[in-house]
This record gives sequence, structure tokens and C-alpha cells, in this order.
Amino acid sequence: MKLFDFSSSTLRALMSGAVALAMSSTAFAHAHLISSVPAANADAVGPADVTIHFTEPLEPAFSRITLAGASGKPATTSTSTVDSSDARVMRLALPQLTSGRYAVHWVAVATDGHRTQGDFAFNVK
Ligand SMILES: [Cu+2]
Repeated sequence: MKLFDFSSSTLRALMSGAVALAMSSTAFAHAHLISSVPAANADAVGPADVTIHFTEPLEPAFSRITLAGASGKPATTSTSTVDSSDARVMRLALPQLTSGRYAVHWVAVATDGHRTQGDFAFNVK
């Protein structure tokens, strides 16, 4: 009597599991938000831009920040940029905003191609 009888499909499943584990250990290179200005839920006075610091350098072509007002409509038509001297910093220039609550949405694609995204809001006084 054989104790183990691995069929080739079982072996393949085990191997793909091992590959998935090996790949997930490199997935920590995802770009995560460290901090932002304005900060989440902050009361901002005349903010000139939204600046977000990430854990990893970003791919400018696939990363972006967008801003919506309380109505859900875009609060600016300008396009966000990744800092040319530090690709871990992304920025959206702002027009003069009227008082109210604004929602930031960000998409960050790290140089390993992994995509993260998030939302936060701040208030303009
Ligand atoms: Cu990653």
C-alpha cells in the first residue's frame, strides 16, 4: 500500500501553490499611501494641491489622483503628476476651491506593475 499517491494534477496544483506563495512575497512592493496633504478628514485652508507620498515609486502613465466635490463632479480638470525627482510622490494641482467637502481618489501603479487604489476626503474651510 502506497502512503502517498500524488497524481500529476495534484503535483501541478502543489507546484502552482508554491509559485503563488513565491510571487506573493514580492507583492509587498505595492505602492501604499504613507501620508497626504491635505490629510484625510483635515480642515484645509486654501490648499494649492493634493500631495500623496507612497511607499514605492510610481509609474506616471498609469497613476493618478482625481478630486470630486460634494456633488460627485470633478473639482478640477487638471491632471495629476508624479514628481520627477521622487517618483514616490504624486500631486494634483488645485484651483481655488469653494468651501465644502472634497473626495480624493487615487490609483497608484508601482514599477512592478501592481495597482493599488484608495479614497479619502478633506474639508475646505
Ligand atoms: Cu506589488
